[in-house]
Amino acid sequence: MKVYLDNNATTMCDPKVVEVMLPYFSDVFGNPNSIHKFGTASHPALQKAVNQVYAGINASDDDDIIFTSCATESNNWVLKSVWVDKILNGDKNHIVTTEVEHPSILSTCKFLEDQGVKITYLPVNDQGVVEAHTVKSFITDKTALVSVMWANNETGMIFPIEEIGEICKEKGVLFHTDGVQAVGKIPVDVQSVHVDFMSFSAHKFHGPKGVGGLYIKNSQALTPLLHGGEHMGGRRSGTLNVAGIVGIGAAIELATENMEEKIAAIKAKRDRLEDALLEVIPDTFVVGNRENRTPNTILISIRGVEGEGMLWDLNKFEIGASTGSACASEDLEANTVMLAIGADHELAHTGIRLSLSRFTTDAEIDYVIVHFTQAVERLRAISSSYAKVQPTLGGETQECELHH
Ligand code: 7TS
Repeated sequence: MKVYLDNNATTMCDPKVVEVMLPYFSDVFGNPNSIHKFGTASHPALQKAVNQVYAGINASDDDDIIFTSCATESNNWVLKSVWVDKILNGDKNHIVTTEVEHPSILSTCKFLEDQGVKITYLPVNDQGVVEAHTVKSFITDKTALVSVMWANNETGMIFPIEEIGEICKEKGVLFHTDGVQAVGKIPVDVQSVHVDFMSFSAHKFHGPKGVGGLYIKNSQALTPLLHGGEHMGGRRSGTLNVAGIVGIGAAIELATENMEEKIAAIKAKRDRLEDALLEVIPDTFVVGNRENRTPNTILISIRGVEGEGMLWDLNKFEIGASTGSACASEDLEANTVMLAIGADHELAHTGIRLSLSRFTTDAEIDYVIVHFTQAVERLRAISSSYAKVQPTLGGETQECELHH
């Protein structure tokens, strides 16, 4: 059996999504900006997709949703353009973000720091969450932007976006949220929370790779990242990715219809897996409480078991998991989110992220429980840092920890 539990890195494109995209590669291939029939033939499908995405996040007609190539682009766009608009051409000099953002935010912030922008990286609490009062205490009259993710990709922890939005509104500071791990997974309603900008990405909710978006409240001004032709009203140039946009529309509609049922079904499987692993494997913990976590995610730490070794073993059983984000998992560094929540260095090397999807089956969960447990037993038996099972006088066994 092959089991894919790395859905926070990317998801399978739903075959129903692929089906609606297919005609837009070859049958209807014209450039939508062309005035001939080849071009205009795609307009009804594009309009439908736009409507589907507006409905998916409950955007209002006054808002803009601009399609981009991915959330990395959307994140770069907001940060760099706020720098241009409010710092280079304004009187601000400060951006507030968190220590646990995705690298597309953190690396862009490092770049802006090199350009002289002051960046505050807020810490998270022991649940891996940034608290709203912390955000409030770091906003000054020089703050141009607050950028805080809606849900964390490694832990699944959901941040207090509603409260942070209110604080930013009250203080008159722009608020951006990286909604990549929230959109399509939990209800996201941009009219019930105050966000100026929100990034999202189709391939995280069973849409195609290579298409994402930026939600812009009240269609407010934001210098373009990509200058060029008059695509997207000049807000984001480049020939439209017609099939991709059709795909993101279909994908968000599928992800958000009967969402409560979908959430309940995924959560039941996630909780069963989490309960089983915690019950069978001693010295193990999961980051963050379940109520405040996206329903598909588990970041589990197993003392004595290096994350990379575990991935290798799981891979032999054809189980795909992750030690944290795939974007950072080529280097063998400790999990930065676990370090940020205060885990010691040994534990921060042991985090395994299991992320389910609506396609995960109960049989797959059963398979993972068995093979995950076996892999832990094997790796602990050869671990230099974890207790070997010591025979006692009575012939029973007990576990003890070796300290170096
Ligand atoms: N923001 C968050 C919170 C993410 O999780 C990711 C991808 C991105 C932005 C980038 O999205 P993209 O559309 O540019 O691909 N996250 C991960 C991950 O957790 N493992 O691999 C990719």
